[in-house]
Amino acid sequence: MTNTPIVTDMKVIPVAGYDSLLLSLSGAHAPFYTRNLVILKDNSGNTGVGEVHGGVAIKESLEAAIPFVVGKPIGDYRKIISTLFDAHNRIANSESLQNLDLSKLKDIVHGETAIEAALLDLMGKFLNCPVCDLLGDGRQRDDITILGYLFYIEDKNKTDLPYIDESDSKNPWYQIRRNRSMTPDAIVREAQALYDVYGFEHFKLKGGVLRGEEEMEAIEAVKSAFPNARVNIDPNGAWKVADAIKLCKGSSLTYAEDPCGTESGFSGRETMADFKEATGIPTATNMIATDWRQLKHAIIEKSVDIVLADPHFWGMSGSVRCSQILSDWNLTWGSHSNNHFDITLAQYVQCAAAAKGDITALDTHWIWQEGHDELTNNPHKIVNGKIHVSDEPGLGIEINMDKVMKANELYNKLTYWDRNDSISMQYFIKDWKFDSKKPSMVR
Ligand code: GKR
Ligand code: MG
Repeated sequence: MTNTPIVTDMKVIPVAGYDSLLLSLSGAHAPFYTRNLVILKDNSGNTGVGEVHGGVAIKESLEAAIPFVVGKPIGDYRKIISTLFDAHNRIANSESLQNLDLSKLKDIVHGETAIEAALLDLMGKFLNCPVCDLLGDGRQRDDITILGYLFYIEDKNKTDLPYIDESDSKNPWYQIRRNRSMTPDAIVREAQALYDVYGFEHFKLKGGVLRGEEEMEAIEAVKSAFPNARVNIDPNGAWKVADAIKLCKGSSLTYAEDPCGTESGFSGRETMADFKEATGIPTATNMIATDWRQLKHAIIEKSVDIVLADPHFWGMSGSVRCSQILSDWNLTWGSHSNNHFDITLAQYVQCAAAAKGDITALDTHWIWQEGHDELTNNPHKIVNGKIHVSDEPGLGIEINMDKVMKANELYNKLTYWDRNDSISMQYFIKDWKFDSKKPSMVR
């Protein structure tokens, strides 16, 4: 497609944003999270943007891709992306996220997705259509339902780390989102503030932190406060299958996300199948089906109902292709998330708009950053628990370079760039080390 605009420039800009002391099986979130941005320019004067996970390996892989992108017509976006994905798949040493080892995240994440997003953004601007029109079978819906992602939060004042404080905010959500929240009542307070501010009707609790019984108490408390909500818990595979069955059977869970994982020589695909059989509770995953080969085995084992096909793992077209297959097989598409800026949010929205079938409410960490960390002039807004898909061309966002450069300055001040949740955790438990089978606060 040589009669389309030519990419004249590609910049890879690492950025950092601010986070709360959120807990998960991996430990405790640091005060800052990092991401990599790709900014493309073409010779028609348009700018295209994309965002993916942070870290040096991904940044370097994006920089290495520059010669494969600059000088190419944007109409070749499929060819460019499939060349980069093929190269990634040849070298990737992916053993999936089965044991939630964060050092493996860089192998699961396809950094090229940031280039794909930026090229799609340019192509959408060239054709004057939103990106969802260019994915799969085109736009499937105008509104995307989002879930309220609840986390346990430890007390930042017990550390000397530079976590921010928003206790003085007038916004009921901002006011609490940086402060300790460790009990069922506190988790319900989070859900209530999220409902009041964003109108969420569905909730997910990040588990793998306290004893399973305490976490399930919080789930029941959320369900009593919001009887119509779909509620989900995600202990990231920390529970043994027998315990997961005991904890979840007869509970109010609508579905369970990675309730169990590898154990006694069995893979998570096998234990999740056992869990489903014993409880009748549908399962979701972002750990045991993170690529096509894993998906094949997860389907054969009948271990998952909902595949959280994060576009950063599968690519944007790959994620939508996954939704098409799932929908044909009466299974459900959704997306997983990690901390991110509003560019990734736009990528999720476009994929979810194009995803086939009856999709599940979308995960996003954005509520932990919203109102503080924007990099665009027009971030998507969550209203009545949904994000509306506009007719704006491309990703429907306008990058704010002043904000990007500020976030890049913050990144450059950090002493490390790869996610490491042990450092903050060690303020609470001396010499704390990750153990994929022990909730992080249980030692
Ligand atoms: O942000 O701590 C976190 C989450 O636990 C994240 O790392 C997970 O990848 O949200 C994710 C999930 O659904 O497993
Ligand atoms: Mg998960």
